Amino acid sequence: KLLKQGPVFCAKYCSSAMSVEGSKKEAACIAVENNVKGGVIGIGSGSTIVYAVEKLAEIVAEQNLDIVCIPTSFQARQLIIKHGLPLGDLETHPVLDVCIDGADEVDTDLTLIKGGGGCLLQEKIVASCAKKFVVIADYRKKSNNLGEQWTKGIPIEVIPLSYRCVEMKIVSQYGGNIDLRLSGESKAGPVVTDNGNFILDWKFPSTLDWKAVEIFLNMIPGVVENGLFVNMAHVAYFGMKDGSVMTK
Ligand code: ABF
Repeated sequence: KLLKQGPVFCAKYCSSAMSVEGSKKEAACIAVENNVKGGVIGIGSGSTIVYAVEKLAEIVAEQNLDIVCIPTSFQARQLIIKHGLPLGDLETHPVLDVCIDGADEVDTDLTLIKGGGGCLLQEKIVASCAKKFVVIADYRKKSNNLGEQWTKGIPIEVIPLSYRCVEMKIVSQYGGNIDLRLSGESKAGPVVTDNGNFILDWKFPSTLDWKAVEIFLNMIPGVVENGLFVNMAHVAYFGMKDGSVMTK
């Protein structure tokens, strides 16, 4: 659904499309305006959420809103603190009114791949506690079938000692191939998550029954969580190339 038209001058006169950063910002700001009315707010991770937190800080100050923010990562916690927003946790706030987060890919059923930034475990826990889970993304994330846009695979967080066995079990069940995510330019060692675990990136071979895959992955000893979010998102806001915002 088209939620906000792009600027008329842009559609008519601009030769260049809106930047990716601009489209992230449009989606993030409208999502915050439409979904935050106060209460307990989950704050996702990544680059799009930065625009959402800026907008949130703005409306909290303008409207004197009473909110508490629950972070999904170290990055999110730093963002909340930087903007002077009230910081909470799941122990004191186990039920959230809304959680806002980015995604790596969103299909037509609102099934998501998340975890490109390595924060999928806390992101999934926090989103699962929210009455409403709102996804914000730029146009590159919108796809018909998972894997069309995000080609790095499904991130899977694993206990370090288990990573080889987990890889073998997934590939023997579904095929595809798996990389242990390595850190930095030098790729000298594995990426270690906020929870002290490793990340596997599984390039799956084809479109699958994602709910079944999600359950299969989480049944493997050593798997802590996976980046498939099935039947969790309630709405997605996409910033489009022409400056418009679409919802799904
Ligand atoms: C988090 O940030 C992740 O689950 C996802 O990997 C990523 C999306 O990042 P960005 O907003 O930078 O595209 O939400």
